[in-house]
Amino acid sequence: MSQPKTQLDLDLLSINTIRTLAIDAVQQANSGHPGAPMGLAPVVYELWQKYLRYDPADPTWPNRDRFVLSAGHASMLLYATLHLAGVRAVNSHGKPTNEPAVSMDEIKRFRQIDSKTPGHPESHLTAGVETTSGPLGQGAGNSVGMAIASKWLAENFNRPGFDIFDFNVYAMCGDGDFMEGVCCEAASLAGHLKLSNLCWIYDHNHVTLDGPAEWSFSEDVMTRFVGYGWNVTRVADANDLMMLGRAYDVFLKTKDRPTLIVVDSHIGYGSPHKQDSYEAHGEPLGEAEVKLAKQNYGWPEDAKFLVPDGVYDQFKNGVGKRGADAHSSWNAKYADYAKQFPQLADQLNRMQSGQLPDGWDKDLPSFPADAKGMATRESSGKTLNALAKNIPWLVGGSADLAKSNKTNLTFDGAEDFYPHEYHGRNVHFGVREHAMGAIVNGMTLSKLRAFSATFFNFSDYMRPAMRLGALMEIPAIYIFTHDSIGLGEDGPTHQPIEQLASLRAMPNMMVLRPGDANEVVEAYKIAMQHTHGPCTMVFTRQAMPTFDRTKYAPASGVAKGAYVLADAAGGKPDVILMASGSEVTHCVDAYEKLKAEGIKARVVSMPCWEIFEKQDAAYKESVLPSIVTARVSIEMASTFGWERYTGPKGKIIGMHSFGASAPLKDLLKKFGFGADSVVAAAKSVLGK
Ligand SMILES: Cc1ncc(C[n+]2csc(CCOP(=O)(O)OP(=O)(O)O)c2C)c(N)n1
Ligand SMILES: [Mg+2]
Repeated sequence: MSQPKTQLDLDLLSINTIRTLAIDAVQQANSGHPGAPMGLAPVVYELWQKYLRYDPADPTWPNRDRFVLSAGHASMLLYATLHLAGVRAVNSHGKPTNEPAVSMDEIKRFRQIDSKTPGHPESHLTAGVETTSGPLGQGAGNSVGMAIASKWLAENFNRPGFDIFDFNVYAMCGDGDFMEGVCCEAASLAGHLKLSNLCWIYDHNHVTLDGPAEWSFSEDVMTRFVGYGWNVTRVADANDLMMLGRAYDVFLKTKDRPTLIVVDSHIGYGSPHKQDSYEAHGEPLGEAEVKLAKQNYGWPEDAKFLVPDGVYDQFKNGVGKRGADAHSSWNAKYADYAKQFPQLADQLNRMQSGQLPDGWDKDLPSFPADAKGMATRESSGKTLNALAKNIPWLVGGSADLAKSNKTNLTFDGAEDFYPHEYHGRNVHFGVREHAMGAIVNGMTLSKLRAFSATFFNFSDYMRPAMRLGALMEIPAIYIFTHDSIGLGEDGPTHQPIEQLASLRAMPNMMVLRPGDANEVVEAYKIAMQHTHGPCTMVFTRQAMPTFDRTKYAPASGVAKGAYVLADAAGGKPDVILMASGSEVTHCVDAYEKLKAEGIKARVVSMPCWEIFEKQDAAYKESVLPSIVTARVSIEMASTFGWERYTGPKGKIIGMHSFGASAPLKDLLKKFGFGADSVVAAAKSVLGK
């Protein structure tokens, strides 16, 4: 191949290196999408080389610009870029190393077992991957959370002369992203909030997997985004670096709203043979087509995984040098800042390493015994407020149900997060549950302790984002109230049934459904200290008793996931009664009734199955002795999964249908809940 002479030659050589690495990796894996990386290579190259403030030597630099590949199927585009830019790996303590984040070996092992180059980008596996994308629209949603975090951090931590935070967030999206609801919700909120640090790039390539995009997508995206309050600009040819640069400049100059750059590209550009072909762009090209594409790029057609001379240096002298300079002047500034504002620096350091401030759990409420008690949404609100007062970076809000969810932070100085008023702690997500989930994930990835809130039934609207939170192993907090048919009159459209079971089935999701106000406090303590996965917090609308902990076991038992709340004399029960949440009280009442009749029962409160499953065998046996096979569980939810604890001889009281619209007392009767049901089931399993 001919030697590059000019800067333009070097640009094109680098772009074609990204393309051919993607082509070769997809071909070798015999799986993956080469089309989008081929089309988008110049767009990403121009951004990284000339605009992204990113130090490849430290992908954890808190003020780095974020690059999110929402079109995660184009993962090789990201891997090739991370490789060529020389982005470093990060060790288990979160510190950068001298190893590459994506070595050439890893590129050759694209989509293979235990590689750093899985089919879609996964942020917990590969340094430099800002978020896990793949389910279309999620990355775009995350990017809004990151942009919110950047604004919030700037407002709360910058001081005159010390712009510690001003990072921008770029997200690369395709037709698929723009068709997804979550993306539309997120764009709507980003426009409303006037997030000027957010730039989405739309790969307008007229094609999706099934064929021409026009088969299913013909709206005017640009007009839509103008309607959302975005600044919209267009680049007519994805290969035109100068016009791409102008578009990025427009973004940087736009200070009052987010920017959408629509880039017209042709999938597989560079390979004239496939240029107008819609078939199979989501598949390996095949050996013959690979050769033709390479010919067209002026590439040696038999060379594989070729990085021509000068390409690594090109990145080193571009993004590498710019990033290193920006990072080192930031470091110098930060050192000064830490001297002048040691408290703020301490907070930032803790935030970055996932620690909490000293005294984070001081002044947490403690609730006196009370037969009437209170709803756990109520005790949740009080606990959340106490925690947020102690943890300055606990930030979040609700999807238009804050008053019902009791998640408003009401202490002095909590304030609201509004357009151009970005210091407040209360984010108003509006009625956008799905985007809320993705946004809270993006905020969490930016090191805030972020929470969302809505009714438990609408966890279904958030579930794809929650699932990614679990996959990414990030400590997002998803708060839900109105957790069962116990919510009453709103009826079956609002009454969750299978949500508990389905979220318990999700790997790495911790589901906490505390049984009284003091269990709520304990549950939050667990959530705040949980660093490698999200927590789903499940609370009631209806009041329930606060147990007398001098009579029953302390609520600290929540830390083990399940614990003996009330026991038979001598710790030798004949029957075990189990429940979580508002049904624990049904068990306690049944226990007292059985006791009065001389029947020896034990009550096990089970607020968190996942934590209980992690206890050693001895503890589990001490709570649920295998010799006691007479067992009853009760939950106003799907019975699915309880067999594990009740065993073949036990009885499970639960919901087998949707609920109904009625006052709670009538629902309890209709669906067979309450202490009497537990008593009857206990007698039945005891053969009485
Ligand atoms: C939520 C979701 N649905 C479906 C898919 C499968 N999928 C991957 S790429 C793609 C087509 C996307 O089209 P576009 O975004 O235009 O990308 P292009 O084919 O142009 O690269 C689909 C349907 C997915 N990844 N996520
Ligand atoms: Mg497309």
